Amino acid sequence: MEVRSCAMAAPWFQGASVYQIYPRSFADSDGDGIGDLAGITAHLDHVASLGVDAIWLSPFFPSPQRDFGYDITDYCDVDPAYGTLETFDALVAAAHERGLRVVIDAVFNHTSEEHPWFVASRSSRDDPKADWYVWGDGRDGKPPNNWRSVDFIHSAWTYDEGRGQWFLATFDPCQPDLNWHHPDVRAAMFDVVRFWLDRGVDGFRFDMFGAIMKDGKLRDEAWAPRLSTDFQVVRVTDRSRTNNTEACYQLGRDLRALCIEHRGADEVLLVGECFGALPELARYTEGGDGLTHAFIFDALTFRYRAGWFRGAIDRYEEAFPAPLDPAWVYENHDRSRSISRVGDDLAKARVLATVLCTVRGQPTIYMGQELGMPNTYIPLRDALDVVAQRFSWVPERVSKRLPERLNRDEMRTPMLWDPSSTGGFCPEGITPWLPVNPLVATRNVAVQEEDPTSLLVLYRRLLHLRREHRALRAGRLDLVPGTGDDVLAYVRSDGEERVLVAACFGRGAATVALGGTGTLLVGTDVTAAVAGDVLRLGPNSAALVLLDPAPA
Ligand code: TEU
Repeated sequence: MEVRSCAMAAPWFQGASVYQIYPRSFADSDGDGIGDLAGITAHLDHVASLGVDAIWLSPFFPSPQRDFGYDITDYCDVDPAYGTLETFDALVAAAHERGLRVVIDAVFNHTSEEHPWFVASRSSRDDPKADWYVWGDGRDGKPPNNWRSVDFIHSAWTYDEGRGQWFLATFDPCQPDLNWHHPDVRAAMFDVVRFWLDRGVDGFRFDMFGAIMKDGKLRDEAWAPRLSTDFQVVRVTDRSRTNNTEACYQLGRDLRALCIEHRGADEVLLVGECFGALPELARYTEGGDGLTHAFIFDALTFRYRAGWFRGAIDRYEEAFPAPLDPAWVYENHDRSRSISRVGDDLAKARVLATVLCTVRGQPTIYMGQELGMPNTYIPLRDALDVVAQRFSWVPERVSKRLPERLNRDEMRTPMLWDPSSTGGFCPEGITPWLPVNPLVATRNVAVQEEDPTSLLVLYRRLLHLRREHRALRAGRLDLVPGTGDDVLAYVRSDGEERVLVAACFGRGAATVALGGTGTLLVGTDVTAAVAGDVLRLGPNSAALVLLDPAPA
């Protein structure tokens, strides 16, 4: 069954909420300690019950798994560890039956070094695929230019003995960059998009999209200071010749046109993983003919303060005015769990959830976020993550205290379904591929489902309210001024319908004037209450109030 929206309505992806699933860690249906597609299908009721609109699946394609699927060897198949194309089709059908759209990861910047295309490309300068990747001649035995890899402070170039040339890998050397200036590469990748559209997918999340179209002349970048992830100022290169280039914006438009042509309607969500200042990101979606969304990662490093969120909302609204749709992200498979940023405080996680599910734009929720799953500490020496392995020299006493986790395994541990020793991720007695979070007794679906005061129940309530009230899903957002340092408040409105969202980030109680009367829709704890024309909030609490229309 296909889920389609009616032609005149706003596209389904406008204001839609997305749930990110990391397939390796969601649910293991065959008892090998590794999650798989059938496991996802078996747990779709949980996802549907949350009230999200779509799932985004991290990569499940054939891969040597050096970067757990972000290193692909075949774009049009499923890795046997995860299933088959038929299992995928069953997943899509089951998702659509539940009204969930399916977005898949499109890792188009690079392939695995084991992809047959790269094997051919590196075999000889005369091979028909010789120019499918970015190759360059060295300068006096040094790399062709000063381009740096994204995560690492080293050159993005690797010398290949066979060809006597250097190849570009913007992420890890096991992930060589495709040469998108080559018409055959573009044609092959556009075919990949068609292949998955024909299998019923409703969208793509483009990995490292901003880096795909590099300067074809391979000119040096300018040097510039930058803040590293651990907030040290380091001298790295500017990225204007490798990141968010004009050609990259154009590629976004070409992909949109391709999807519209192939689906016959504006049905396909296209979200880019792009890094840069907000106006640079907004350009991907401006004009309504490019990517539908560009992730905004500012909230990956949020500060738990009303002022931080006021500032972020202001900046997002300015850079992404409606109908542009800012894509909010608190956490993902690469970065720290959000609850770990607030000292594992559930009350604070509830405030954060309230804001995420009620902002204007597209909220993305990473599996386990709805349970308050924290990072699972895993020492660097045990890391399976390709990035972490490069940081193995960092002493444990240092790495343990860094707010930015160096070991991405810590955010990728198994989803917690029940309080058993494996969290219900795989049968007991089987060792999951990564350790189970120690808080499994309480931070799991089965226990929280039974507890009306749990974070899970709150997420469900909020996401359902977002669907039921057009004001929350599609309405405008106006910040309420003058609420004091500790309180964030805004009104979402659509015609007559107005919903006030207010959150108290401080240690003391607060009140927010309603400017009339209203009904409490949800509060994150018992302190939230409407009394006459004010909303009362306790410390670290938040609420939604449906405001009564002003008397005529
Ligand atoms: O990540 C891209 C990215 O730029 C990373 O720098 C990310 O911020 C980093 O991993 C944090 O440490 C994407 C995927 O999300 C990631 O999982 C892949 O490993 C990477 O691309 C390569 O495909």
